[in-house]
Amino acid sequence: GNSSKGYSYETLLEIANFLLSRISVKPHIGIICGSGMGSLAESITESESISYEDIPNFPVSTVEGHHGKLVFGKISGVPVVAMQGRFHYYEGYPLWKCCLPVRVMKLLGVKTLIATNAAGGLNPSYKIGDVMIVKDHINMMGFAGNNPLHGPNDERFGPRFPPMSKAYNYEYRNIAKEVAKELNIDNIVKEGVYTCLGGPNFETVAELNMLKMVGVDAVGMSTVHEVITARHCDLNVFALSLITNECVTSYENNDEANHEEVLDVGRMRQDILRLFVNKLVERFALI
Ligand code: 6GU
Repeated sequence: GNSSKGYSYETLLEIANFLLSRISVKPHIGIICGSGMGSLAESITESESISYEDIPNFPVSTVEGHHGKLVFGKISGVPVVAMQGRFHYYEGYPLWKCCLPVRVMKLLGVKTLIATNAAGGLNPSYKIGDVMIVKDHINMMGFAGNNPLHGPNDERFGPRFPPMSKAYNYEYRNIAKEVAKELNIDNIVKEGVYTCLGGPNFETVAELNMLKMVGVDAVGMSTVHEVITARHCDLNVFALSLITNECVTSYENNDEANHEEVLDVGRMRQDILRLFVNKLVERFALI
């Protein structure tokens, strides 16, 4: 049965086996599409889609700009699964539930997770439309005691006290920088520190200034807990943030963050991001 914190290993195996019975190739790489970035899944060939609502015990996503399905198939010949639509804490899901798909990916045979998100740029050198390779994160929600691994630990996934000092794979980040040069997009590709806040409201000016002071380059509402769950079960991780707006860090600035802008920038960058992620999948599969 299910424990009060998280699903049992057996329940997650049931979900994985249900999916395996409906697909023809087991994925090697898992991709989580960020807000407005669902088109990343459109380059998947031989695709087989399964809606979240058709998967027993799977949550459903409720956010505009997120579709709510798993797309299986191939990118550059590499078997992948993409989540078109992720689960956010602000939707009301506990963190372990937001991260349930990561454990399902692990049980499907996935070795590498590519997480993408839309984020506000705090680093003053970042421009709207920049793509930030995530070098590291600060788990703000974890500081407040909220963590996807909170509760009993199942050693079949990973250790009670997992290290997090090499969360974002160094080789993958180097490959991403090489690929950015090859694609001639290195002018918009940056590298920095991401943090996740619970949302759903965007942050106050004081909050953003605090985050800036502690070394945060981009702020969003996802990814950190997924990466913790992925590292716990020994997936290799790469993450990128699409900078969709500049964080307002001055009371003189009249701009206000809004979800429409987030989706607009996603659309503006969809072709470049698709090209970038396709190339990353191809290159990550070689190492
Ligand atoms: Cl400014 N904050 C957060 N938490 N998430 C965002 C954002 C800002 N812009 C896009 N996503």
